[in-house]
Amino acid sequence: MGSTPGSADAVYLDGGVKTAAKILVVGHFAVGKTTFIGTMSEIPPLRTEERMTQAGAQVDDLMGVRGKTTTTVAMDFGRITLSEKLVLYLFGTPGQERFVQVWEDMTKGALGALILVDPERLKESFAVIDLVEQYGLPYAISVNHFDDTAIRSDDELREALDLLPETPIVTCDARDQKSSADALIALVRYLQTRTARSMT
Ligand SMILES: Nc1nc2c(ncn2[C@@H]2O[C@H](COP(=O)(O)OP(=O)(O)OP(=O)(O)O)[C@@H](O)[C@H]2O)c(=O)[nH]1
Ligand SMILES: [Mg+2]
Repeated sequence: MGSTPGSADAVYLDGGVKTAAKILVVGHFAVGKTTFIGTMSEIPPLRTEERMTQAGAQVDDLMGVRGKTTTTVAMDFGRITLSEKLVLYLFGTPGQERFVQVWEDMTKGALGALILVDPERLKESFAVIDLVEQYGLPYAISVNHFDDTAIRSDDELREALDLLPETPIVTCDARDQKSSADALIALVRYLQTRTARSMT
């Protein structure tokens, strides 16, 4: 991984970095996108958080969401140097339907998407998975485990979310750097195998 998040040398890219990839971190409301990018970014992440008001409760379903007071109104942005040669630019994109215009812009030039999924709210992921597929972006599923959530097997998740056999499924805690990095690495490996396959 790159330099320590927040350190002065983390702000500038290492001269050896040859490849930059734009990756989307997506998922339904309150699944942990902002937390994930905050955990992974080696630069201070750009956030567009606003306080949620009672009026918004009509729009964003707060069922099963505890202690959340803010929501992302446009995007999250962060950067992670994954190896000496590869840097990822992470764009967190809200999953709610009213952000479709944001998706138009965000998907441009993106190589793939990490879709965060809450195993207790699987149905809420359908629309986001559909959108990612609509834009033709390859993706990996990262099951973001909240406290006390049931563990579901990969087969169960694959069937419930109607995933292809090749779509990677990983588990992470968006607050934890190691497991979140593993999720990104799984996505990047998947993208690399697809590229290698298309070249043969
Ligand atoms: N236990 C647990 N809590 C998490 C995890 N990821 C996020 N949270 C908490 O869940 C809440 C929502 O996280 P956010 O990162 O704001 O989610 P989001 O997807 O950016 O939300 P929106 O932008 O509003 O759609 C916060 O209170 C986080 O602290 C996780 O992996 N485990
Ligand atoms: Mg957010």
